[in-house]
Amino acid sequence: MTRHQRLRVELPVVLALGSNLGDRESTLRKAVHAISLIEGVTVEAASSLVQTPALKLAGIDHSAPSYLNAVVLARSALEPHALLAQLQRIETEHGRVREERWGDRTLDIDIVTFAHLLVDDDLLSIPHPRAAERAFVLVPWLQLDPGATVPGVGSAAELLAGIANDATEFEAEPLW
Ligand code: A4P
Ligand code: MG
Repeated sequence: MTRHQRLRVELPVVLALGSNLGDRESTLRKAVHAISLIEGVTVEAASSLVQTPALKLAGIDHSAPSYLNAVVLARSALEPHALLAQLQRIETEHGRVREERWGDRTLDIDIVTFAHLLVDDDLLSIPHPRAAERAFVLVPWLQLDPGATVPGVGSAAELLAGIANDATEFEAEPLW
């Protein structure tokens, strides 16, 4: 790791995980463990699992396998792009293939927020541009942090009140 990839402090990050192929719960559990093993990343909490119908580019697709989603709160001494590279490595190690945008996947890990940083380049947009309109992100995030806000957008609770909430709780042992 080169020196500039490492921050001098650990900053709070919010990660959104999703899976709709394979043993979804087992994959998410292994993913949280793998995140905890990234050098420079500390996992602090994981939400319970929520189940939601697959959102495709054309809209909700009830014929596609449903998703399990969860949110993880962590601290990162890696700068945002270095963290993204580690998360993409974990996605690949869990059989993620990229064929279709918003296509079915074994594992997706998105950076929802990174402290109050605003990032927008070819590789990374933070806060995640679609998090504010997705119950599968807002519901598990609010579980962990009722005062959550999307920097530059607004309160997660108010955002959730303005959208359809199609997330249902999925009974499982805590992920973390
Ligand atoms: N990228 C940019 N910003 C970020 C960020 N904040 N975090 C780039 C992570 N990646 C970010 O992502 C494409 C590229 O986005 C990455 O190479 C990275 O450089 P991807 O994971 O390869 O592909 P994708 O996930 O299909 O694309 P996208 O547009 O990021 O998808 P979304 O918006 O994340 O949606 N339905 C349910 N029920 N639950 C889900 O979790 N997820 C998606 C994916 C669609 N439908 C879903 C769910
Ligand atoms: Mg993604």
